[in-house]
Amino acid sequence: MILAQSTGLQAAAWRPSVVADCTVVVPTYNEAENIGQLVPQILADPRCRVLVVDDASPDGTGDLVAALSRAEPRIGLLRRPGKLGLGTAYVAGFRQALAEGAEFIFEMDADFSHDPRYLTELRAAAEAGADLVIGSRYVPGGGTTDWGLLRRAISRGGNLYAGLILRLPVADATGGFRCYHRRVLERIDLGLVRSNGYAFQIEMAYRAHMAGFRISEVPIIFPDRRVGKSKMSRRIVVEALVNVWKLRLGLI
Ligand SMILES: Nc1nc2c(ncn2[C@@H]2O[C@H](COP(=O)(O)OP(=O)(O)O)[C@@H](O)[C@H]2O)c(=O)[nH]1
Ligand SMILES: [Mg+2]
Repeated sequence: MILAQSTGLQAAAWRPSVVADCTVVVPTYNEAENIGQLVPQILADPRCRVLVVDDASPDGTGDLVAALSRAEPRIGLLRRPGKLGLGTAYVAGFRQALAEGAEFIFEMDADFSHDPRYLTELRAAAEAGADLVIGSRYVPGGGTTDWGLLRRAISRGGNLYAGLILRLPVADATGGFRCYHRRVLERIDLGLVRSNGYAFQIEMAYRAHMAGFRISEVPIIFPDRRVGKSKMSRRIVVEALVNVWKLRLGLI
C-alpha cells in the first residue's frame, strides 16, 4: 500500500504535463465576436485542444485564431477557401483530430449556445463507456431558452420526424454538442457522409447507431447565441427533410 502510494506520487512528479487527449472541433463562419472568449474556456481543461475550422470568414475570425495559436500550441486552425458548410467542416476537423491522435473528439458551436461547462460531463459519459455522447435539449433536465415558437417547432418537429423515420433511439438527433470516441469516427466511412447542414448531425447519429455503437444523451440548456447571426436557412431544413428519407431508403 505504502509502495503503491509512493509510486503514484513519483509518476505524477515525473509527468511533464497532462496529456491532451481530447480535441474540440469548432466550425466557424463570422464568429470573431465569440471565438476569442470561447477558446480559453475550452483550454481551461488541460486535457483539451481546440481545432477551429474556419471558412474564410469575412469578419476575420481566421486571422484572430491564427494570432491566438501562435502563443498556444493547443490551438489548431484549419482554413478553408470559402463557406463550404458545416458537415464538410466537421469531416475535415475529424480527420485532422484523428491524425493527431485524439481519443475523444468533440463537436461544438462557437456562439455559446453550447456552454463549455458541459464538456466535462460529456467526456465523463464517454469515459463511462458511451461511444457517442450527445448534449441533449430533449431529455429531462435539458431545454432551450430564448427561442421563438417557430424555431422551437422546427427543432422539435425535426427531431420527432428523424426519430420516427429512422427509428433512432435518440431524443436530440440534430444536437451539435457531442463527444465521439475515436473508434466511432475510425469506423464510419467519413467519405460517404453526404449531409452538410443539420442533417449532418442526424446522418452521423444514424451511421453510429447502425454500426452498433452506444449513444447516450446528457441534458444541456441551450440558450440562443448572444452575438452574431445564425447561419440557419430554408435550404438546411429542406436538406434535412429529404436526407432523412434518403438514409432510410439506403440511397445515401
Ligand atoms: N466552417 C463553417 N462553420 C459554419 C458554417 N455554417 C455554420 N457554421 C458554424 O456552425 C456553428 C452553428 O451555426 P449557427 O449559425 O450558430 O447555427 P444555429 O445555432 O442553428 O443558428 C457556428 O459555430 C457557426 O459559425 C459553415 O458553412 N462553415
Ligand atoms: Mg448557434
